[in-house]
Amino acid sequence: MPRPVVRRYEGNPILTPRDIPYPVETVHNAGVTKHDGKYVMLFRAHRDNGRSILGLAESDDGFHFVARSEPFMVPANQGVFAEYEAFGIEDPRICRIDDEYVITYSAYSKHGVRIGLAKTRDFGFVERVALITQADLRNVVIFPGRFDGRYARLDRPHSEISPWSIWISYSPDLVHWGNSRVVMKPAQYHWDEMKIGPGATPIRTPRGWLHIYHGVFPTMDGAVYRLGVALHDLEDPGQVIAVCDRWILQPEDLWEVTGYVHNVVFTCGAVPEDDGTIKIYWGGADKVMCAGTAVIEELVDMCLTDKRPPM
Ligand code: M1P
Repeated sequence: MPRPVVRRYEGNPILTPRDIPYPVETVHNAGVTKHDGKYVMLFRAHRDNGRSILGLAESDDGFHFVARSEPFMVPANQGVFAEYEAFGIEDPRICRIDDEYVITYSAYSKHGVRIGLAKTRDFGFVERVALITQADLRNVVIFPGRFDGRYARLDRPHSEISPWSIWISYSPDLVHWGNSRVVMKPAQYHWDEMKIGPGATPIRTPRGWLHIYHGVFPTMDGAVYRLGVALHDLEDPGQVIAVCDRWILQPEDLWEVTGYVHNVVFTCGAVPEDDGTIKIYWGGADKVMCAGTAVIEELVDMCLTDKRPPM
Protein backbone atom coordinates (compact mmCIF):
# COMPACT_ATOMS: atom_id res chain seq x y z
CA MET A 1 0.00 0.00 0.00
CA PRO A 2 1.38 3.49 -0.82
CA ARG A 3 2.53 5.59 2.13
CA PRO A 4 -0.21 8.09 3.09
CA VAL A 5 0.80 11.67 2.31
CA VAL A 6 -0.37 12.79 5.76
CA ARG A 7 1.07 10.59 8.50
CA ARG A 8 -1.24 10.59 11.50
CA TYR A 9 0.46 11.08 14.87
CA GLU A 10 0.31 7.77 16.71
CA GLY A 11 -0.89 9.49 19.90
CA ASN A 12 -4.08 10.89 18.34
CA PRO A 13 -6.33 12.36 19.51
CA ILE A 14 -3.94 14.95 20.97
CA LEU A 15 -6.56 16.98 22.89
CA THR A 16 -10.02 15.97 24.08
CA PRO A 17 -12.71 17.51 26.32
CA ARG A 18 -11.32 15.48 29.24
CA ASP A 19 -8.03 17.42 29.00
CA ILE A 20 -9.73 20.78 29.54
CA PRO A 21 -9.91 22.12 33.11
CA TYR A 22 -13.33 23.75 32.58
CA PRO A 23 -16.53 22.12 31.30
CA VAL A 24 -16.62 21.63 27.51
CA GLU A 25 -18.26 19.07 25.26
CA THR A 26 -15.84 19.32 22.32
CA VAL A 27 -12.28 20.45 21.50
CA HIS A 28 -11.82 20.96 17.78
CA ASN A 29 -11.05 23.11 14.73
CA ALA A 30 -7.97 24.79 16.20
CA GLY A 31 -5.68 27.42 14.75
CA VAL A 32 -2.07 26.70 15.69
CA THR A 33 1.12 28.76 15.53
CA LYS A 34 4.55 28.97 17.13
CA HIS A 35 5.27 31.71 19.63
CA ASP A 36 8.51 32.04 21.62
CA GLY A 37 9.50 28.47 20.75
CA LYS A 38 6.19 26.97 21.91
CA TYR A 39 3.24 25.75 19.90
CA VAL A 40 0.09 27.68 20.72
CA MET A 41 -3.27 26.14 19.89
CA LEU A 42 -6.53 28.10 19.89
CA PHE A 43 -9.34 25.58 19.81
CA ARG A 44 -13.09 25.78 19.49
CA ALA A 45 -15.07 24.17 22.29
CA HIS A 46 -18.82 23.69 22.62
CA ARG A 47 -20.33 24.29 26.01
CA ASP A 48 -23.30 22.19 27.05
CA ASN A 49 -25.68 24.88 25.83
CA GLY A 50 -24.43 24.15 22.28
CA ARG A 51 -22.57 27.46 21.93
CA SER A 52 -18.85 27.75 21.37
CA ILE A 53 -15.92 29.50 23.04
CA LEU A 54 -12.19 29.56 22.25
CA GLY A 55 -9.67 27.83 24.52
CA LEU A 56 -5.88 27.88 24.47
CA ALA A 57 -3.39 25.05 24.90
CA GLU A 58 0.42 25.08 24.69
CA SER A 59 3.03 22.52 23.77
CA ASP A 60 6.80 22.15 23.52
CA ASP A 61 6.73 19.54 20.75
CA GLY A 62 3.52 20.24 18.81
CA PHE A 63 1.87 17.01 19.96
CA HIS A 64 1.54 17.14 23.76
CA PHE A 65 -0.66 20.09 24.64
CA VAL A 66 -1.67 21.44 28.05
CA ALA A 67 -4.75 23.64 28.22
CA ARG A 68 -4.81 26.85 30.22
CA SER A 69 -7.09 26.95 33.23
CA GLU A 70 -9.45 29.54 31.70
CA PRO A 71 -10.90 30.02 28.19
CA PHE A 72 -8.94 32.38 25.90
CA MET A 73 -12.00 34.14 24.45
CA VAL A 74 -15.69 33.91 25.25
CA PRO A 75 -18.45 35.84 23.49
CA ALA A 76 -18.12 39.55 24.24
CA ASN A 77 -20.53 40.99 26.77
CA GLN A 78 -20.59 44.59 25.61
CA GLY A 79 -20.53 46.77 22.54
CA VAL A 80 -20.85 45.76 18.92
CA PHE A 81 -19.05 42.44 19.43
CA ALA A 82 -21.63 41.35 22.04
CA GLU A 83 -24.40 41.92 19.50
CA TYR A 84 -22.74 39.70 16.89
CA GLU A 85 -21.12 37.02 19.12
CA ALA A 86 -24.17 36.18 21.22
CA PHE A 87 -24.54 32.64 19.81
CA GLY A 88 -20.84 31.81 20.14
CA ILE A 89 -17.40 32.15 18.58
CA GLU A 90 -15.87 29.40 16.44
CA ASP A 91 -13.09 28.10 14.20
CA PRO A 92 -10.13 30.44 14.92
CA ARG A 93 -7.28 30.89 12.47
CA ILE A 94 -3.98 32.54 13.44
CA CYS A 95 -1.76 34.52 11.08
CA ARG A 96 1.50 36.11 12.16
CA ILE A 97 1.96 39.57 10.65
CA ASP A 98 5.13 41.38 11.72
CA ASP A 99 5.26 41.02 15.51
CA GLU A 100 1.54 40.44 16.03
CA TYR A 101 -0.75 37.45 15.73
CA VAL A 102 -4.00 38.16 13.93
CA ILE A 103 -6.89 35.88 14.86
CA THR A 104 -9.97 35.48 12.66
CA TYR A 105 -12.98 33.66 14.08
CA SER A 106 -16.63 33.08 13.24
CA ALA A 107 -19.05 35.16 15.31
CA TYR A 108 -22.59 33.79 15.47
CA SER A 109 -25.73 35.67 16.47
CA LYS A 110 -29.38 36.06 15.52
CA HIS A 111 -28.07 38.17 12.64
CA GLY A 112 -26.12 35.29 11.07
CA VAL A 113 -22.41 34.53 11.03
CA ARG A 114 -19.73 37.19 10.65
CA ILE A 115 -15.96 37.12 11.02
CA GLY A 116 -14.27 38.84 13.93
CA LEU A 117 -10.65 39.94 13.83
CA ALA A 118 -8.61 40.11 17.03
CA LYS A 119 -4.93 40.72 17.70
CA THR A 120 -2.44 39.61 20.31
CA ARG A 121 1.31 39.90 20.72
CA ASP A 122 1.74 37.29 23.43
CA PHE A 123 -1.46 35.21 23.72
CA GLY A 124 -1.97 36.86 27.11
CA PHE A 125 -3.82 40.05 26.27
CA VAL A 126 -6.11 39.86 23.24
CA GLU A 127 -7.82 42.83 21.63
CA ARG A 128 -10.87 42.64 19.37
CA VAL A 129 -10.29 44.95 16.40
CA ALA A 130 -13.25 44.72 14.04
CA LEU A 131 -15.93 42.62 12.44
CA ILE A 132 -14.52 42.27 8.95
CA THR A 133 -17.43 40.73 7.02
CA GLN A 134 -21.13 41.15 6.60
CA ALA A 135 -23.43 38.22 7.40
CA ASP A 136 -23.08 34.65 6.18
CA LEU A 137 -19.44 34.43 5.30
CA ARG A 138 -17.10 32.02 7.08
CA ASN A 139 -13.62 30.48 7.10
CA VAL A 140 -11.41 33.57 6.71
CA VAL A 141 -7.68 32.83 6.38
CA ILE A 142 -5.25 35.70 5.95
CA PHE A 143 -2.04 35.32 3.93
CA PRO A 144 1.07 36.08 6.03
CA GLY A 145 2.40 38.60 3.50
CA ARG A 146 1.57 41.75 1.58
CA PHE A 147 0.82 42.01 -2.13
CA ASP A 148 1.52 45.44 -3.65
CA GLY A 149 1.16 46.78 -0.12
CA ARG A 150 -2.17 45.05 0.49
CA TYR A 151 -3.16 42.16 2.74
CA ALA A 152 -5.04 39.27 1.16
CA ARG A 153 -7.50 36.79 2.59
CA LEU A 154 -9.47 33.77 1.42
CA ASP A 155 -13.05 33.38 2.57
CA ARG A 156 -16.23 31.47 1.81
CA PRO A 157 -19.55 33.28 1.29
CA HIS A 158 -22.88 31.45 1.19
CA SER A 159 -24.62 31.64 -2.15
CA GLU A 160 -27.29 29.46 -3.74
CA ILE A 161 -26.20 30.30 -7.29
CA SER A 162 -22.48 29.59 -6.80
CA PRO A 163 -22.58 27.37 -3.74
CA TRP A 164 -19.87 27.62 -1.11
CA SER A 165 -16.87 28.63 -3.20
CA ILE A 166 -13.57 30.19 -2.10
CA TRP A 167 -13.06 33.89 -2.73
CA ILE A 168 -10.15 36.29 -2.31
CA SER A 169 -10.33 39.86 -0.98
CA TYR A 170 -7.72 42.54 -0.31
CA SER A 171 -7.25 45.18 2.37
CA PRO A 172 -4.92 48.08 3.12
CA ASP A 173 -5.32 47.72 6.89
CA LEU A 174 -6.87 44.28 7.73
CA VAL A 175 -10.14 46.03 8.61
CA HIS A 176 -11.56 47.27 5.29
CA TRP A 177 -11.75 44.59 2.58
CA GLY A 178 -12.69 44.66 -1.09
CA ASN A 179 -11.70 43.81 -4.68
CA SER A 180 -13.33 40.43 -4.00
CA ARG A 181 -13.54 37.68 -6.57
CA VAL A 182 -14.05 33.95 -6.69
CA VAL A 183 -10.91 31.78 -7.05
CA MET A 184 -12.03 28.17 -6.42
CA LYS A 185 -15.31 26.32 -6.81
CA PRO A 186 -16.50 22.85 -5.76
CA ALA A 187 -15.95 20.34 -8.57
CA GLN A 188 -19.06 18.45 -9.63
CA TYR A 189 -19.06 14.77 -8.64
CA HIS A 190 -15.67 15.01 -6.98
CA TRP A 191 -14.90 14.55 -3.29
CA ASP A 192 -15.49 18.26 -2.67
CA GLU A 193 -18.56 18.75 -4.85
CA MET A 194 -20.94 20.04 -2.17
CA LYS A 195 -18.84 22.82 -0.66
CA ILE A 196 -15.30 23.94 -0.06
CA GLY A 197 -13.82 26.32 2.47
CA PRO A 198 -10.46 27.84 3.33
CA GLY A 199 -8.66 25.80 6.00
CA ALA A 200 -5.22 26.54 7.40
CA THR A 201 -3.31 29.80 7.05
CA PRO A 202 -1.43 29.43 3.71
CA ILE A 203 2.23 28.37 3.83
CA ARG A 204 4.84 30.11 1.64
CA THR A 205 6.84 27.62 -0.46
CA PRO A 206 9.29 28.31 -3.33
CA ARG A 207 6.62 27.13 -5.81
CA GLY A 208 3.62 29.00 -4.42
CA TRP A 209 1.39 29.48 -1.39
CA LEU A 210 0.24 26.06 -0.22
CA HIS A 211 -3.33 26.15 1.04
CA ILE A 212 -4.91 23.19 2.85
CA TYR A 213 -8.68 23.51 2.48
CA HIS A 214 -11.72 21.40 3.33
CA GLY A 215 -14.16 19.89 0.88
CA VAL A 216 -17.50 18.25 1.52
CA PHE A 217 -19.24 15.40 -0.30
CA PRO A 218 -22.93 14.61 0.28
CA THR A 219 -23.85 10.94 0.78
CA MET A 220 -27.03 9.09 1.75
CA ASP A 221 -25.39 8.77 5.17
CA GLY A 222 -24.71 12.50 5.55
CA ALA A 223 -21.86 14.81 4.55
CA VAL A 224 -18.19 13.72 4.57
CA TYR A 225 -15.57 16.40 5.29
CA ARG A 226 -12.08 15.84 3.82
CA LEU A 227 -8.93 17.94 3.33
CA GLY A 228 -7.33 18.91 0.03
CA VAL A 229 -4.50 21.12 -1.23
CA ALA A 230 -4.21 24.04 -3.65
CA LEU A 231 -1.29 26.19 -4.76
CA HIS A 232 -1.57 29.98 -5.20
CA ASP A 233 0.83 32.28 -7.05
CA LEU A 234 3.42 33.83 -4.72
CA GLU A 235 3.07 37.39 -6.04
CA ASP A 236 -0.61 37.25 -6.99
CA PRO A 237 -2.47 34.84 -4.66
CA GLY A 238 -5.68 35.39 -6.61
CA GLN A 239 -4.11 33.18 -9.28
CA VAL A 240 -4.64 29.53 -8.39
CA ILE A 241 -1.74 27.64 -9.98
CA ALA A 242 -3.17 24.21 -9.25
CA VAL A 243 -5.75 22.32 -7.20
CA CYS A 244 -4.97 18.68 -6.46
CA ASP A 245 -7.80 16.46 -7.66
CA ARG A 246 -7.27 14.00 -4.78
CA TRP A 247 -7.93 14.57 -1.10
CA ILE A 248 -4.99 14.38 1.31
CA LEU A 249 -6.95 13.29 4.40
CA GLN A 250 -10.33 11.74 5.04
CA PRO A 251 -12.11 10.51 8.19
CA GLU A 252 -10.71 7.07 9.05
CA ASP A 253 -9.85 6.87 12.74
CA LEU A 254 -12.71 6.08 15.11
CA TRP A 255 -12.67 9.63 16.56
CA GLU A 256 -12.92 11.10 13.02
CA VAL A 257 -15.73 8.83 11.93
CA THR A 258 -17.87 9.26 15.03
CA GLY A 259 -18.22 12.12 17.48
CA TYR A 260 -20.25 15.35 17.71
CA VAL A 261 -20.67 15.45 13.90
CA HIS A 262 -19.76 12.20 12.16
CA ASN A 263 -17.24 11.86 9.34
CA VAL A 264 -15.42 15.16 9.69
CA VAL A 265 -11.77 16.15 9.40
CA PHE A 266 -11.59 19.96 9.47
CA THR A 267 -8.45 22.08 9.66
CA CYS A 268 -7.88 25.63 10.84
CA GLY A 269 -4.09 25.42 11.28
CA ALA A 270 -0.81 23.95 10.11
CA VAL A 271 2.75 24.77 11.19
CA PRO A 272 5.69 24.53 8.75
CA GLU A 273 8.93 23.22 10.25
CA ASP A 274 12.57 23.99 9.34
CA ASP A 275 13.12 20.42 8.08
CA GLY A 276 10.60 20.81 5.23
CA THR A 277 7.75 19.04 6.97
CA ILE A 278 4.50 20.50 8.14
CA LYS A 279 2.40 19.68 11.18
CA ILE A 280 -1.25 19.64 10.22
CA TYR A 281 -3.93 19.94 12.90
CA TRP A 282 -7.54 18.93 12.41
CA GLY A 283 -10.72 18.48 14.37
CA GLY A 284 -11.94 14.87 14.41
CA ALA A 285 -15.74 14.57 14.09
CA ASP A 286 -16.09 18.06 15.67
CA LYS A 287 -15.14 16.50 19.01
CA VAL A 288 -11.36 16.14 19.46
CA MET A 289 -8.09 17.52 18.09
CA CYS A 290 -5.76 15.41 15.95
CA ALA A 291 -2.36 16.02 14.36
CA GLY A 292 -0.28 14.60 11.55
CA THR A 293 2.78 15.42 9.49
CA ALA A 294 3.48 15.73 5.78
CA VAL A 295 6.41 16.75 3.59
CA ILE A 296 5.65 20.19 2.15
CA GLU A 297 7.27 19.42 -1.21
CA GLU A 298 5.16 16.26 -1.55
CA LEU A 299 1.98 18.29 -1.07
CA VAL A 300 3.16 20.82 -3.66
CA ASP A 301 4.06 17.97 -6.06
CA MET A 302 0.58 16.51 -5.61
CA CYS A 303 -1.00 19.83 -6.59
CA LEU A 304 1.07 19.99 -9.77
CA THR A 305 0.96 16.35 -10.86
CA ASP A 306 -2.67 15.59 -10.03
CA LYS A 307 -3.93 18.99 -11.04
CA ARG A 308 -7.63 19.31 -11.89
CA PRO A 309 -8.82 21.47 -14.81
CA PRO A 310 -9.30 25.18 -13.96
CA MET A 311 -12.76 26.05 -12.55
O1 M1P B 1 -19.56 20.07 11.14
C1 M1P B 1 -18.54 20.23 10.19
C2 M1P B 1 -18.18 21.70 10.05
O2 M1P B 1 -19.32 22.43 9.61
C3 M1P B 1 -19.13 23.83 9.43
O3 M1P B 1 -18.15 24.04 8.43
P1 M1P B 1 -18.49 24.59 6.95
O4 M1P B 1 -19.41 25.74 7.11
O5 M1P B 1 -17.22 24.99 6.34
O6 M1P B 1 -19.16 23.45 6.29
C4 M1P B 1 -18.62 24.48 10.70
O7 M1P B 1 -19.63 24.47 11.67
C5 M1P B 1 -17.37 23.78 11.21
O8 M1P B 1 -17.00 24.31 12.44
C6 M1P B 1 -17.66 22.27 11.36
O9 M1P B 1 -16.47 21.60 11.71
